[in-house]
Amino acid sequence: MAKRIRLAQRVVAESDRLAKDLAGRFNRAGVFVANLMGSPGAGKTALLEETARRLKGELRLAAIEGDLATDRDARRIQSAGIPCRQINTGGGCHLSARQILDAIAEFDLAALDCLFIENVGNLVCPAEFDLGEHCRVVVSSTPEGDDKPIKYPVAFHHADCVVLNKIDLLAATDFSLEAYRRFVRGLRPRIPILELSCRTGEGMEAWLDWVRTQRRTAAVRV
Ligand SMILES: Nc1nc2c(ncn2[C@@H]2O[C@H](COP(=O)(O)OP(=O)(O)O)[C@@H](O)[C@H]2O)c(=O)[nH]1
Ligand SMILES: [Mg+2]
Repeated sequence: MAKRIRLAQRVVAESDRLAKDLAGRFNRAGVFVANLMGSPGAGKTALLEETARRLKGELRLAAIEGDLATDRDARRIQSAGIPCRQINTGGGCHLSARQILDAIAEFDLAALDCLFIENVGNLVCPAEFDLGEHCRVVVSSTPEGDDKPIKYPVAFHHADCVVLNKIDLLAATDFSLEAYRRFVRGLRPRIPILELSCRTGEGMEAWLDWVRTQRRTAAVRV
């Protein structure tokens, strides 16, 4: 048992060391890095596709996609006009700092303004692993129900921004915006909650402004 605990401690220490290394590289390159997490189907890839289409003429963007299998999401992002690298985790339920280090070898970080990391669809494990990012974004969506913040508090607690996607479907669900906001605010009183629809484009400007502001802050760190 003591041996297993020591091994687990070593793995955590190594992961933290790699995350610090990543954070240093991102800051030296002046690239803003956001780690997106949320349930499968919340619309993480849809948000990145829309972001790519709307911001690619203004900012130099790239993405890393994490999925158990296939390169479908990376191809969607590439079709939206920005470079994207797919990571397949096999059975892994989250992205690791080691995987991000390997993936960024293909990017010239200093030539980027923003790098988006779409974590594996999962509201539990990704929250436990630092990838050296500047910000964490939790993406949720109306069909998932309004109680996700209180059922999965760790992900929301560590977030810097919450996106509520698929507001075009509000009328078709029993989702209560008032309850959702109250649950999020109960954990993080001042966090931005950006309610939008990747389908209709409603609310997208506020998200793009949030990205622009974070990017400016990251650029100052160089
Ligand atoms: N109605 C509606 N559907 C959406 C919206 N955003 C994404 N979707 C759909 O939701 C499904 C899952 O989206 P995807 O981006 O693959 O989710 P991910 O697993 O979080 O990356 C797809 O069929 C999208 O077309 C939205 O704002 N409104
Ligand atoms: Mg996806």
